[in-house]
Amino acid sequence: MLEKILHNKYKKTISECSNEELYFGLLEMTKELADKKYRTRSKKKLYYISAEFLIGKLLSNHLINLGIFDQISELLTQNNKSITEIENIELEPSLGNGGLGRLAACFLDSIATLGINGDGIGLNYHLGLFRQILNDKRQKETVNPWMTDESWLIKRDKSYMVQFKDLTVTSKLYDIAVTGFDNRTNWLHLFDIDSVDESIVKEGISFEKGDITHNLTLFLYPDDSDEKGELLRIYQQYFMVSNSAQMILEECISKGSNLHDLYDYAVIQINDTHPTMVIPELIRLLIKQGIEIDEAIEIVSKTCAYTNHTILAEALEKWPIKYLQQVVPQLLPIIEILDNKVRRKYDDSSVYIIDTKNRVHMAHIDIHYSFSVNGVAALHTEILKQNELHNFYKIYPQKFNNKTNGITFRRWLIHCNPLLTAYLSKLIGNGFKKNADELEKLLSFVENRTVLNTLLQIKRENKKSLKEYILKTQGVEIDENSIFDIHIKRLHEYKRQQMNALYIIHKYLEIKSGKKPATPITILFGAKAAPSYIIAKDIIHLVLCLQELVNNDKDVSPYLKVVMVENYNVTLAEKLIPACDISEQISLASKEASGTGNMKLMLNGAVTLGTMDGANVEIAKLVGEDNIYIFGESSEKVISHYENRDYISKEYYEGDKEIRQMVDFIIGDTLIKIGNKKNLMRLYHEIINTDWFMTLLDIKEYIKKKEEMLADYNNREKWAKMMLVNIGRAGYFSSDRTIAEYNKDIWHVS
Ligand code: 7GP
Repeated sequence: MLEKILHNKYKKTISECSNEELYFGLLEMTKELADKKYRTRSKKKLYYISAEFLIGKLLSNHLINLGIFDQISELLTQNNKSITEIENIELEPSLGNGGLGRLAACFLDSIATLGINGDGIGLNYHLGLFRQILNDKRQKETVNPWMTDESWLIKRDKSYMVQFKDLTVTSKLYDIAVTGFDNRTNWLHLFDIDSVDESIVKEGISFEKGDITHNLTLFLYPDDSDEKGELLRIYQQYFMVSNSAQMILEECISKGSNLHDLYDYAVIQINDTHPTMVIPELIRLLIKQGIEIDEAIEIVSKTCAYTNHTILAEALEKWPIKYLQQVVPQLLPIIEILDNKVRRKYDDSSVYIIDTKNRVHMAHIDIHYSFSVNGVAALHTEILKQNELHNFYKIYPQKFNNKTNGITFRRWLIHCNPLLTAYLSKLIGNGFKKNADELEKLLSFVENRTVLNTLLQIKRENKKSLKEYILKTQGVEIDENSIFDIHIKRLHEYKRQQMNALYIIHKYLEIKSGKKPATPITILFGAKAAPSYIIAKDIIHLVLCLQELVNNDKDVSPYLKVVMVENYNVTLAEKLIPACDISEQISLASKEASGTGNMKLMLNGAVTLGTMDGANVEIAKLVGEDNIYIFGESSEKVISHYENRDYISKEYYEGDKEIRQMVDFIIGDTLIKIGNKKNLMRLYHEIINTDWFMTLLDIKEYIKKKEEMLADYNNREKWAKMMLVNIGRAGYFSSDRTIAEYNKDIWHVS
C-alpha cells in the first residue's frame, strides 16, 4: 500500500523518497487505514470534553495500534530508511500544558482500545504550548506551530453558529482519528474558525488579546494575567462547549432521542472546570427545544460527570459575572437560576455558585449539576471528600468516587522503549500488550541473574541513546555510567524543583570539600514555566546557574552534572523516561493530585524517590516499601500546617546550619557572579520568608533519602531487583484499567 501511495504522490519508490516524502506517504496511508476500521454506533456514546489534548506525535502510535509498526519499520530498513529519522519530520502537536492534557490523550487511546464508542471534543489551537528556549540562563517563549498543509487533521463538512455578545462566528470542524490497539477508530473533534490569523503574533508569543476574530483558537491557554486574557479564555471555553452541545444534541436526535431521554444517548465527561459552561449551554438549548427549565436541568445533570484534577486554589476557575455578561450574557439567567436552586435548598454559603464578590465558581456548577464527581488518585479523592470539597461531600456523598489515573502502555512502553518491550515479550509473551496485568509474570524472575543483568543492560543502552541525543541537541556531554536522576514535569513550586536545586548545592559543596560519590550523578530537569509565573522562572534561572557552575568546575564535574533540557515536551519525555534510574516525585504531600510521570517512569524501570502524595501512595503500596524511597511530612500534617498557619520557613532556615548554608549559597558570591542578582535574591527571599510549598520542611529528609538511594545503586543486584518489581507491578497503572472503571461506574456505554 505504501509503495502505491508513494508512486501516486511522487512517482518514486521507497528508496528514492526523502524522509519527508516518506513521512507524508505514511501519513496518508495511516489515515486511510484508520478510517477503514469499524466503528459501530452504539445507542449511548461518551463525549470527553477537554480544553487540552496533549497527543504528541502520532505516526508511530498509529502504526502500533494498527498492528503494522514492525512490518513498516522492516520494510523501511530493507530500503535503507529509518523509521526514527522519518519520525523526526513530524511536528509535535503540543495541544496541552501538562498532566491534564496528556491524561486526556492517554484516555482517548484506551477508550478506542477497549472498543468504547467515545469521542474527544476540544479546540484546534493553531499554535501549541509555547516553545521554550533557554538562552542566557533564562526561559524565553516563542511560537510553537504544528500544522502543515498535509496533516492528521481531516476537514469535515460540519459547522455551527456560536453567538457571543458582540459577534457571531461560524465554526469549522477538524477531526483526528484515534485508533485503538487492535480495535475501533474513534475521533478527536477539534473546532476552529476560518478567520484566525497567525500573523498577528508579534515578538515572542505576544498578540492583541482583544482581537477575537483573529485569535479565538490561535493559542492554547493564553496568558491570563490580565483582564483581556481572561476574557479570551471565556470566549474559547464557550466556543468549545457551544459547539460540543450542538453537536451532541444533533447526534442524539439522529439516533432517535427525543431529548427527554438525552442521558440514554450521551454521557459527557467534563475534564476539570474548563468545559463547565456546557451545563448551562445544554440547558439553554433544551429550553429552546421547548423543554421546561426544571426538566432541562434534570436531563443535563443526568448526562454530565465531572473530574477534578487539582486542589490548588489558583487553578479553580471563578469567573466574574461582569466578564460572563460581556461575553455570553445568554448564559447568565441560567446560571442565576442554578444558583438560586442551591440557595433555596442549602444555607451553607460555601456551596453557592455565585459568591459575595460576584464571581461564578465553575466547580460548584459541576458538582451540583453532574451525577458524578471524581478525583484522580485515592489520596486526592479522600482530600476532596474530607477537606477541599467536604461541604459538597456532605450533601452528595453518593456522587463522589475515585478513578486513579493511568497511562497508555502503547506509547509509554511499546513505542518509547522497544528494547525493554522486546525483552519482556521474550520472557513473558505478548499478552501484556493487551492485558497489562500480565506484566506481573515478570515477578517470577526476581531471583534470575540473567534477567536482572539484562534489565541493567537495557537501561544502560537507553542511557547511551539519551546521552547521544543530548550531546547532539544541547551540546552537553553526560556519562552513561553515571546515575540518571530525572525530574520532569511542569515547573511549579509545589512540585519542588527548588528542593532538588538545593540538593545540587549540597552535593556541590560536599564534593568541593573532598567527599566524592562512589558513582557519578547526572541530574536532569525538563520543565516549562508559565510565562507569567515569576518565581518559577527564577527557579529555572537557579538551575541553569547551577548547571553552568557544576559542569564547568573541574573538581566537581567528573562526579556531578546538571542538565536542564530545552523545550521539554512529549517527544522528549519519550527519550528521557526509558533512560531514568531515579524518578523524582517530590511534591509537597497533598498537592499533586496524582501525577502520571511517576507511572511512566516506574513502568520503564526507574525507582521512585518521592513523598506520600498523589499516586505515589498507590505505587508504594504496590511495590512495597523495599522498592521505593519515601520521605517527607504526611499530607495530614501538611494540611494541618496550612490550617494552623504554623509553618514558618524562617525558623527552619535560622535553626539549621546546613539549611542556612544551602539557601545562602543562592545569593553567595559564586552564584551571583554567574547569574542575575535580582532573580536570585527574589528566590532567596521567597524561600526564607514565604516558602508556601514548604521546601525547608522536607529538605533534610530528602537529602538523606537520596543519599541512601545513591548508595544502594551500587549494589547492582539489589537495584535490578527493584527495577524488576517496579516494572512488574506497573500493570495497575494502565489507562485501560482506568477507562474500564470509568465505563463501569460512570459512563455505562456498552
Ligand atoms: C494535573 C495534576 O496536577 C496531576 O497531578 C494529575 O496527574 C493530572 O492533572 C492528571 O489528572 N493537573 C493539571 O495538569 C492541571 O492543569 C489544573 O490542573 C486544572
